[in-house]
Amino acid sequence: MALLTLLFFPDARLQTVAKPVPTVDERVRRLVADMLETMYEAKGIGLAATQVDVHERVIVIDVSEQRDEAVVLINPQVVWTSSTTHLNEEGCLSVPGIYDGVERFDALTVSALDAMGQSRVVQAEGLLAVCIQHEMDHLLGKVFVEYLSPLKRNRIKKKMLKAQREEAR
Ligand code: K1U
Ligand code: ZN
Repeated sequence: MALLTLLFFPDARLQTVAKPVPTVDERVRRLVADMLETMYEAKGIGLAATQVDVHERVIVIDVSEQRDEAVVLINPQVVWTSSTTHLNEEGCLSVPGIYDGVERFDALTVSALDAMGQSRVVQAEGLLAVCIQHEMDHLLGKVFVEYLSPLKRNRIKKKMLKAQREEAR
């Protein structure tokens, strides 16, 4: 297994639309294992392949307390969303230190392949539902700050670029 390098906002590669995985083979299983290691190391509850500069429809999530209930979603498709939404506080490993509210469906159902290439249906609510929506946005090239006002987004962009410049010094 290996730790993968995260992309940070406003890196333009985060806007890439991911392609479907053609076959769930050893290459994809290695990517999943590396993404899980990277997510756990970064203390995240989710990670989309887009964030590690791989533009294929792969997501890993673990919202459990014990960090032992990994969910792998390959080629996820939303099949149902609740009629109600809720404002949730979100963070993002690609926008470290920034937290803000985003309106999300309270519950949803997704169909996807797991790491063995088996079809599965996931019915999600609570933090898992929020996280799935956040990660599926990444696969569409969308970072959660795009839901915020242009004023907030520009402030975040400046803050990130300043932090990245200082890091590079
Ligand atoms: O995709 C990512 O960048 C991972 C992100 C997932 C996420 C967190 C919160 C709401 C929606 C999606 C993170 O894991 S950010 C770090 C984190 O662990 C966290 C932040 C806020 C609330 C809960 C967890
Ligand atoms: Zn994110």
